[in-house]
Amino acid sequence: MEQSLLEFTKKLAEEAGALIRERMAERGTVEQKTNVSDLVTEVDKASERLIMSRIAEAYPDHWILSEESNGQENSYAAFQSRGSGYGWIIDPIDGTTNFIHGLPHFAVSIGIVKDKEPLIGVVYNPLTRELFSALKGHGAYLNGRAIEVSEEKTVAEALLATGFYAGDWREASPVLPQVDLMVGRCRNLRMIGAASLDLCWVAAGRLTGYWHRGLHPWDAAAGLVIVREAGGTVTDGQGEDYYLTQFTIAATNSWIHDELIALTN
Ligand code: 2AM
Ligand code: CA
Ligand code: CA
Ligand code: CA
Repeated sequence: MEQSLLEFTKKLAEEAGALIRERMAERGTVEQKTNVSDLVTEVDKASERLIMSRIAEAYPDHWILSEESNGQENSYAAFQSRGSGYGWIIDPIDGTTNFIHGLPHFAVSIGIVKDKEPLIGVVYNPLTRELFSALKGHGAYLNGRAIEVSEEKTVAEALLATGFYAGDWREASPVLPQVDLMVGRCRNLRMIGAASLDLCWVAAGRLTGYWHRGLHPWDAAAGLVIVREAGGTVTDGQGEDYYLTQFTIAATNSWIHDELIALTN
């Protein structure tokens, strides 16, 4: 059952990715949600419609939580209110700002939980055609080849990534002092702009670690499984096991985890 769910999800992410790729040129109307950095396009909505209708067809008894349908509610409460069994947590385009600006770094992110526990993660970048996937207990893969986190043992050797969230546009961002502290302390720092892919890049050993405030369940549900299956550690900002209702996420190759948590607090 679970292996076939994984295969279904991989095909679904590729299908939605093909739709996004085809409609990339038009990009279309950009709608502002809460502020100038919080955006949605017609293509986000079309990708979501495609994914949700395929799931409803194939698995009518599974629940779905998806950004453009459920984003008006409190996403943490929405997740908590869902029942047992299989549930799908979807970001139809993660990295919408990159998509809008034509920066080829965005993805379809589809996570599946069973009894609210993360089980499957699939993240697909339609432009690079990289498909990251994992099923709990069965390892993490990039286009069918096993991936593992990197070997750096200290923050000094680490390539890290982080990002701003919408609230950072309204008040002094706590990310700035963190970034300031990292300068000269880590190898270097990136803000790449798609949480799901940032997590997958930790899983693939391209980044040593990543932290971000203000993520929603659909940003992390898929990447979380992929990082853990690749040997990484995913916690909240205090180093407690990450679940899907925490505000801050920290994901690393495990080696630098405690050091990163200490530095970002
Ligand atoms: P999105 O593109 O699906 O909105 C950018 O650093 C990352 O944070 C993206 O993965 C983005 O997802 C996510 N993010 C989550 N909430 C956000 C918000 N309110 N505003 C901007 N980016 C947000
Ligand atoms: Ca969004
Ligand atoms: Ca997102
Ligand atoms: Ca999105």
